[in-house]
Amino acid sequence: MSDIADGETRIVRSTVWSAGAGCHGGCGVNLHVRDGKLEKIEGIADHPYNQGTLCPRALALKDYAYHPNRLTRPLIRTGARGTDTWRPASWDEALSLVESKLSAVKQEFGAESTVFVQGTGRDVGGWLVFLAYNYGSPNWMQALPGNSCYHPRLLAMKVAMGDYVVPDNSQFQQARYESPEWRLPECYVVWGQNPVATCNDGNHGHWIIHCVKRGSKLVVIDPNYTWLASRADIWLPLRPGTDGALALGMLNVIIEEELYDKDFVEKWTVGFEQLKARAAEYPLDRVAEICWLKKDLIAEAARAYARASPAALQWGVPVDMAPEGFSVASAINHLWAITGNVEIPGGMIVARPAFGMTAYPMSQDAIQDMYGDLMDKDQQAKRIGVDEFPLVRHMHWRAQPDSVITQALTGKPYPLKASVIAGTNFVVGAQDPLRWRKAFENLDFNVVVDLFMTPTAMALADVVLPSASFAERDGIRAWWSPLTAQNTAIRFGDCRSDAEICFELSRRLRDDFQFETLPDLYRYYLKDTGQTLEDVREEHWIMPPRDSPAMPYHRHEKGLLRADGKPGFATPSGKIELASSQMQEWGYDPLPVYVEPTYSPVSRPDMAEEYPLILNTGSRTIAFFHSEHRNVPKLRRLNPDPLVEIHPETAANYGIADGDWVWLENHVGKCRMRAKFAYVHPRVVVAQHSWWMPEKVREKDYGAYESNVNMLMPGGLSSKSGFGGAQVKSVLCRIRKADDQAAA
Ligand SMILES: Nc1nc2c(c(=O)[nH]1)N[C@H]1C(S)=C(S)[C@@H](COP(=O)(O)OP(=O)(O)OC[C@H]3O[C@@H](n4cnc5c(=O)[nH]c(N)nc54)[C@H](O)[C@@H]3O)O[C@H]1N2
Ligand SMILES: Nc1nc2c(c(=O)[nH]1)N[C@H]1C(S)=C(S)[C@@H](COP(=O)(O)OP(=O)(O)OC[C@H]3O[C@@H](n4cnc5c(=O)[nH]c(N)nc54)[C@H](O)[C@@H]3O)O[C@H]1N2
Ligand SMILES: [Mo]
Repeated sequence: MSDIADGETRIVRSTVWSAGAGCHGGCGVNLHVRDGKLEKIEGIADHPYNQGTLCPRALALKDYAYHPNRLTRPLIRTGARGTDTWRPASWDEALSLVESKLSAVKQEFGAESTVFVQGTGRDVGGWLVFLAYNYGSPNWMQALPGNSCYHPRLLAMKVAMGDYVVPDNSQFQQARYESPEWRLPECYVVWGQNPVATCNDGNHGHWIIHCVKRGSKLVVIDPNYTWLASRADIWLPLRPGTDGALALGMLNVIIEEELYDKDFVEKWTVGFEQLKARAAEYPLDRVAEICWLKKDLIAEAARAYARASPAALQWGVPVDMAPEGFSVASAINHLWAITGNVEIPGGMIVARPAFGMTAYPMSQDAIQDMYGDLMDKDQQAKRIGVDEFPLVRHMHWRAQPDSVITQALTGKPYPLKASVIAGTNFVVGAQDPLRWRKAFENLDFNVVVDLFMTPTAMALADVVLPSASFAERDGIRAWWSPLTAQNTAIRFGDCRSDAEICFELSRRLRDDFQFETLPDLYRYYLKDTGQTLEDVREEHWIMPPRDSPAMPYHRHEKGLLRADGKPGFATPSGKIELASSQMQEWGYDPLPVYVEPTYSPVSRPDMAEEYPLILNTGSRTIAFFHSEHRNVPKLRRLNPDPLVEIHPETAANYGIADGDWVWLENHVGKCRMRAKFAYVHPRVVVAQHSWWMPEKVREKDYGAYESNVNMLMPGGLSSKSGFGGAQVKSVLCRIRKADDQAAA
C-alpha cells in the first residue's frame, strides 16, 4: 500500500496509467521505494492483466518521474505568450488566479465560453469533465479533429448494439487462459492495430500473441508489414484509408456465400436485408481495385473469419481516422454481428465497468447521479457542435473539436474566452497545428496542466500547473473490469495529480460542492460495490464476481443488457441494428458506406502528379507515447530521430539513401525527417507523428514545426457525422533529399 517510510525498502502496489507510460492499459506494478525515493519498478508476475510484463516506457519510470526538466511549481506568465517568461507561484496564488479569471468569464459571457481540453484517455479526462460540469460549461473536448480516436468506434457500437464490445482474450476471468469457461478464438483478426507497440483500449498487446501462440489463426489487415503481419496466416496490405470498402466487401462475401450465422441474424438483428443490399454494392472486383488487394485474398480472409467460431477482432485507430470513421466502424461491427460472435466465449463481449460503476470516479453519469442533473437543458444545448452534428446532440457528451476551433477563430455563435488544457500537447499533435495554436491565441486566458514545459504550454499558457506522474497519484478506476487502484509511492516537487487539481478548482468554483476530500469522493464512488476504499487500495485489483452483470457471457439472452431487464440489446429495437433506426431518424445514412480519402490518387488525380506518394502517419513506436518521452534519453536512444519509412526502390528514384535527411512536402506544409528503408508499399511513405525537440531552445517552440508531420495534415477534415475523418493515415505528399544533412 501507500506507506512512505524511511530506512527500508517498501513495495507499493499500483497500476500503470498516465502520467508515465501513457497508455490506457492497467498493468500491475510493484513500486520499490526507499527513503521516499523510487528505487525500481517491476511488473507483478502473477497479475492477470500484464503477467509481469512491462513496456520500456513503464520501465523508464524513474527517468521520467525524476526528470530534471519536470515542472515542480505552478508558473504564472510575466511576459508575452510564446516567450520563456514566468514566475513561480504558490498553489494558492495560481489557483486563486484561475478561479477569479474563470469566474469572471462565467459572469460576463457564461460558463460555456470556457472550454476544457484534453488529449487521449489519460488519468485526466474524468477529472476534467468533473471540473467542466461543476463549473457549468458543457464544452469539454478531445484535441483531435472528428474526435478521431476511439469515439467513432465507440459510437458505432453504441448505435448498433447499445453497448461497447471488446475481443474476449479471457481478460474477464481470474484464471485467464486456463478458465474452463473461456474458449480460444479460432480466428483472430487484427484490423489496423499494432498490439506490439500500443496495447490500446481494453486490450493488452500480449494477449493477442498469447492467443496466436495457442493456435488462433491470425488475419492482419494493415498496409504495412508489421511484426504481427509477418506472423499472420493472412495479411491484407490494403491501401491506407480504404478500410470501409474492405469491410463492406467482406460483408458481401460472407452474405453472398451464406457464411453468416442465420439463427443469430434472425433472432438478434434487424436490417439484414438492407445491409445485404448495401454490401452488394461492393463486389470483389470493385473492392480489390479500391483497396489495391487481390480478390482471392479478400475472399480468403472473409471466409477464414466467418467459418471460425468463435472469432475475435481487434481494431485500431486507423478505423476512426478514415474519412467516415463512424461508418467504417459500423461496417466492421456488422462483421461480428452477422457471424454471431457476440457475447460468446472467445468472441466479442460487452465491456462494462466493474460492479456496475462508472468507468472513472467522476464521469458525467456520476455527476448526474449526485446532483440530480448534469446541468440544465438550456446550458447543455450550448455544447459546441450539437447543431451541426445530430450524433453529437443525441449520443455524445463532448463538444465537437472542429466546431470548437472554428468558433474560437470566428467568435460565432458566441465568443470563447478561456480554456483549461490538461494532458494534451495539441500544438504538436493536432492536424494543422498552427491553426489550433491561432484558435487558442484568440482566447484571453489559458491554463495548461502538464508535467513538462511543452510547445503548447509555451505558446499558449498564462498559467502552468505541474502535474504528477502515476507514481505520485492515488486513484481508482473500474474501466471495463476489474476494479483497480493507484497508490501513491513518492512525491515530487510541488506537483499535484489532475484529480487533486480539478477537485480543488471544482470546490472553489461550485457553490453547492458536496465533498470535503478526495477520499470522500472515492468512497461515494464505491458506495454500491460492497468494497471499502481501504480494501480496494490494499488489494489494488478486484475482479467482480462471476454472476455480476459486468461479467460475460450471453447477457443479451438473460436480460442483463437492457435497462428494462428484457432480453436483447440496449437499442430502440432491442436487437443489433444493422440498419440503424436512430441514424435514419437523425438524418444520416442508416447503413455503412465507403468514402474515398479526400486527398488520394483516386480522389485527386490532379494533385497526384505533384504529390505522387501516399503519406501514412502515426504508427506508434514502443519508445514514445505521442509527443511524450523524447526527453528521456533511455527511450530516445531507441529512436533518436524522426523517421519516415520508404521502400528502397522508391528512395532510389529520388536519390535518397537509408538514413538521409529528407523533406516531406504537400499542399499544406512540409517537415524534415530521416529516411528509413522498410518493406512498405512503393507508393506509400510512413512517417512518425508528433515530433518536437525538447532539447531545443524554449522560445523557438522547441522545433515543434520542423519535423512534425502534422504540418502536412489538412485540418478540419471531420467526417459528416462529426466522428472520424482526421485522415492522418492517408494524404498526398512528395519527398526529396534535404540539402542540409545535419541532424535536426
Ligand atoms: N499525424 C498524426 N497525428 C496524430 C495521430 C496520428 O496517428 N498521426 N494520432 C492522434 C491520436 S489517436 C491522439 S489520441 C492524439 C494524442 O494527442 P495528445 O493526447 O495531445 O498527446 P501528447 O502529444 O502526448 O500530449 C499529451 C501531453 O500531456 C502530458 N501528460 C501526460 N500525462 C499526463 C497526465 O496524467 N496529466 C497531465 N495533466 N498531463 C499529462 C504530456 O507531458 C504531454 O505534453 O494525437 C493524435 N495525433
Ligand atoms: N507506445 C505507444 N502506445 C500507444 C500510443 C503511443 O503513442 N505510443 N498511443 C495510444 C493511442 S491514443 C492510440 S489511439 C492507440 C493507437 O494504436 P493503434 O490502433 O495500434 O494505431 P496505429 O499505431 O496508428 O496503427 C496501427 C496499425 O495500423 C496500420 N495502419 C496505418 N494506416 C492504416 C489504414 O489506413 N488501415 C489499416 N487497416 N491499417 C493502417 C499501421 O501500419 C499500424 O500497424 O495507441 C495507444 N497506445
Ligand atoms: Mo488516440
